[in-house]
Amino acid sequence: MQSSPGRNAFKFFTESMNEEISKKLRLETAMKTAVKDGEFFNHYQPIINTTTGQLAGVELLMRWRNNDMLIPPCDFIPIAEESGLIETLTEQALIRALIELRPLFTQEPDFYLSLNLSAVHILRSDIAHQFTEILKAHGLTNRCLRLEITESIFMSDMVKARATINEMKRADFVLLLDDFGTGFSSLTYLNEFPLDIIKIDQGFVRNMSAKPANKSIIRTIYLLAQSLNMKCIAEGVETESQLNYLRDVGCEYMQGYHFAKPMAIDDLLAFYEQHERSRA
Ligand code: G
Ligand code: G
Ligand code: MN
Repeated sequence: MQSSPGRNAFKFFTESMNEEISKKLRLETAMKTAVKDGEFFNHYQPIINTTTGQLAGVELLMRWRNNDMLIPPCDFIPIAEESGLIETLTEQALIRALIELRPLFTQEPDFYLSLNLSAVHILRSDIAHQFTEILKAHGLTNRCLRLEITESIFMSDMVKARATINEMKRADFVLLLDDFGTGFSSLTYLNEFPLDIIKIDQGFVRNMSAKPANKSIIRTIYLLAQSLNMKCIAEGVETESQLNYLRDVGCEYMQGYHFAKPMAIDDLLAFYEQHERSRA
């Protein structure tokens, strides 16, 4: 027998909603002070060229420590987007990264930083111009920075999206499509926008052995990228057998716990030293 949604169900719903809203308000208030107090910091995850073994670049992953608690980006990024703090957070993280990564930019001429961008940020600001100025101020060219965008940008103002993406491309930034295969995955967008690299979502890589279809999906994404003159980076590589499969497919560039977790700058520099020594 089907139970009717009684008073208890209704109460439960409003309480969880209230909790959700007050959590959001709490985070939003805390975030405003956190920006001033420097509670945000950067983690970096290595991206490896598996043909040469070289550290090709790193992806910036933002972190927030509030009263000894690490608040995950999936909690604070949406709030930063809504409250208009995402622009400041991202710019600060970028500047911090360019300073912290200086030794790597100096020693490795092709080394790059890969930065996640929120769709709202891209649509609200003149990123191409602002980032060009920031890089210039640090003595770096736009080739040192790669920009990761997600398909959500195509769900919004298409005219503005097109203009901004074209602007970023004209400024010589390498553009990546992040989390490919999880969302809309429209092939039209791949063809219509000047994207350079597809990031194969870690979900496909992680479940490769449990779900054999994922192997076919990975191969298909790689071939699609190739036929559109794009490159691929596989994310979430955790095991040797995943690495071997991806290599066999032809995907050279990888990222994942098998190589390194996201880490603070000191650990990254130590990783680089050790990594280079073991390659020599
Ligand atoms: O490592 P991890 O839990 O940090 O990342 C979770 C998610 O948060 C990822 O999908 C990542 O894209 C997003 N994220 C991490 N750092 C940033 C950032 O600086 N900007 C944006 N827009 N998203 C980020
Ligand atoms: O959406 P985006 O690709 O930016 O998200 C990166 C997220 O994936 C971060 O939360 C990062 O910590 C996590 N991550 C990176 N490599 C691995 C991995 O090999 N395994 C798992 N489970 N998570 C990973
Ligand atoms: Mn990313």
